[in-house]
Amino acid sequence: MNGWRAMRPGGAPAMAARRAAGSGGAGCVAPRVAPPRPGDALLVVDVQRDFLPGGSLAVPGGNAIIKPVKACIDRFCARGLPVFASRDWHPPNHVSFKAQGGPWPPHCVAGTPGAEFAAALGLPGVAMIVPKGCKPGRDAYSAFDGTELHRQLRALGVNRLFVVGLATDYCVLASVLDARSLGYAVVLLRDAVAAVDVMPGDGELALARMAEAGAATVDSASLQPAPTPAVSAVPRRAPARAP
Ligand code: VGL
Ligand code: ZN
Repeated sequence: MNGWRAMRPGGAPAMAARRAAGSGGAGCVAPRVAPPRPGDALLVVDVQRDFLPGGSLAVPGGNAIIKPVKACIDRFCARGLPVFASRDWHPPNHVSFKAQGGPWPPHCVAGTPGAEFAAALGLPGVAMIVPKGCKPGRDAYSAFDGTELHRQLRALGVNRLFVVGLATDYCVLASVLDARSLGYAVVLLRDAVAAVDVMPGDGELALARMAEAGAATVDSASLQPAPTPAVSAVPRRAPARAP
């Protein structure tokens, strides 16, 4: 849906995008976002075995996102909020594979072990699965591209999307940009995404592009409920007595 290929500009636009990202840099105040509430949904992008270490298109550092992604899933489920999980679901002769002239080794072939969700995620049965890239001649990086996701979100009254998963510089980026174009507020969980980084810096640039498009970027820890404040140890002052 989105012209993601035009999203790796060099020179000035890239610098501007980096400046726009802003978050996480020294001296920056982390943006505050309201914790998950009705009207929100979680989108878990492509956390599949082929994209994790040992898989055919492994994302370096992919394993590090499992714990925070799981925590996000648990948080949304605990609040009864919808969880969507997209998955690359390619036919064996998919256009994105090298044998067909595409850029990638074969990955996430429908029905194969590599296409399975990472078992460590413990994806709950209530999660709604969004298959994409299912047609031989057409790739789909975005979870909105050729899927029912937008319709499903609308039907549930969702207007804000929390996004986690793989890979920052491809399917996460394309999904977030589409979500923004479609009018969703987007919160990207910084520690719950990881990049392929075909070119060093692709992941950082993707974060900048998403921030520029209006996605808020926060740590997944900020989703957890605030700890209950400790009961004050200071005794209340006794009312003044007449001498
Ligand atoms: C992806 C490359 C090829 C992704 C999918 O999920 O980011 N990357 N297919
Ligand atoms: Zn793919």
